[in-house]
Amino acid sequence: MLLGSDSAIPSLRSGEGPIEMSDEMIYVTQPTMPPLEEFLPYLERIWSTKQLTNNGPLHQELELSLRGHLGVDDIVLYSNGTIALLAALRALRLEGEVLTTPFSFIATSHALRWSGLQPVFVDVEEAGFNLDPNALEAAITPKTSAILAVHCYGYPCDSAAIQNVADRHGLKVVYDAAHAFGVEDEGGSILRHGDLSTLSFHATKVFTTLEGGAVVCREPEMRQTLCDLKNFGIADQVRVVDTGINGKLNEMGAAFGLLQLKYLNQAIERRKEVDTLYRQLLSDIPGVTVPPLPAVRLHNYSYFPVLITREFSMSRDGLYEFMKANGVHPRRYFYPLITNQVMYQNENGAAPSKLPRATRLAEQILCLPIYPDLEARDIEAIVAVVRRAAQMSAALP
Ligand code: T4K
Repeated sequence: MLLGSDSAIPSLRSGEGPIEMSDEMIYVTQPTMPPLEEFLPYLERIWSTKQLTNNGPLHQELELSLRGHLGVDDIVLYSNGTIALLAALRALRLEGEVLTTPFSFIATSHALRWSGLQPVFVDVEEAGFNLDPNALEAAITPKTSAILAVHCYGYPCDSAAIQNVADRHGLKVVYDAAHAFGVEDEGGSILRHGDLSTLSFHATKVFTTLEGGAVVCREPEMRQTLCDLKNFGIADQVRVVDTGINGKLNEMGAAFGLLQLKYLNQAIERRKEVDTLYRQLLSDIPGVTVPPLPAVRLHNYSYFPVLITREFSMSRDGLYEFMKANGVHPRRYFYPLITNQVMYQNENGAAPSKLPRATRLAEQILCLPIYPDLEARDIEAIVAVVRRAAQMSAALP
């Protein structure tokens, strides 16, 4: 870990006492690499079959394995989570306006725009990260066709309440479940909720295929539509039945995914340990609020979000810069809000006055590093940096 820098941001050097730190920068996440020697047989298989993409054997094997692992009816793999979202919106033949959250990665709203749909922004829950079901109804117009919700950080949306609104108004429900791999409530995988759920298997996610994604669906007809959509809409050698796209996951990614799956439970167990240690160590720092874990049967510990409130000795951004200057790179997921970006700021519901909770959340949020290989001494060092920041506010500009 870097001890200090030449920037104007105070470093630990201006604090008291040494903090035990590793030599390298600690980033918000890091993929878990499976043993290299276990990847080589997969490469040999790919080399011998020469099947590199287009629904190859490893792709098929991964789909089957994921269906079992996640306990979902069906799953269709994609080249990334954004294309999976585009395909889900297309498969449901949505039109007009879609209610969505401003507190997400930009891809959530971009997918609507790329699909010719108009995002209408709705605030998040009072004490949570997700769409407020009670605020949905007021945003519905005759043009509304769907709700696009996000299980932010793997914290489940109130799916029953969202479905209730959708049913009363004849709306489809799509979950951007990019963060929710493996999360289960009492009824099983939360990916079963809504009409379709989409996943991201990006390198920064709990489960990765390098780049990758998926759509979770139920009926065979929907599966067929989703499979057609990711392969240009090609049904056979002479018929194109849909305006599809190239959204295919390749064999290298599928192989990596198969190997990741083997070690996934272990990796999530490690994430849980990281989460537990953070909660212990951060519990007495004023102004650092650690939101309670979601009430689920299985959580994936994909992120470690904290809120930096007024009681903390410096602003959230001050702490963020201080941490970077001291070898830790947390992230402000998701600041700024999507609605603060120029292409969305004039959309319905985008005015900050209509999004007071999301606005506050974006100002307070900080995601601390969490990944399976993060060692206890790193976590202790990260918390020591936060603690030092809490003690040295007077030194700040
Ligand atoms: N919906 C939601 C709610 C999402 O969060 C996302 C993606 C999507 C949809 C779209 O899914 P994809 O089309 O991406 O499959 C990252 C990811 O690129 C993005 O996938 C993710 N959400 C978003 C929340 O985070 P950045 O810009 O923060 O990534 P980056 O490159 O700064 O990576 C963060 C840290 O991870 C780095 O500081 C170091 C580490 N890292 C990263 C990569 C790429 C590694 O150690 N190895 C790596 O290969 O966006």
